[in-house]
Amino acid sequence: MLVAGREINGQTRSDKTDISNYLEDENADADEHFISQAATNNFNDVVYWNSE
Ligand SMILES: [Ca+2]
Ligand SMILES: [Ca+2]
Repeated sequence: MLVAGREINGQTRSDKTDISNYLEDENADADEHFISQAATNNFNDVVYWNSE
């Protein structure tokens, strides 16, 4: 599960059809590969995964 976090770097939630207004970098390209890293001014997605 991906949690987008608050708007950063010019993202605007007025356009709800553009995933890049919610997710950053590798998480915003609609494939099966995601990244998790410490929050910065340019990245605030939170990635949860179930290892079962
Ligand atoms: Ca985000
Ligand atoms: Ca990706």
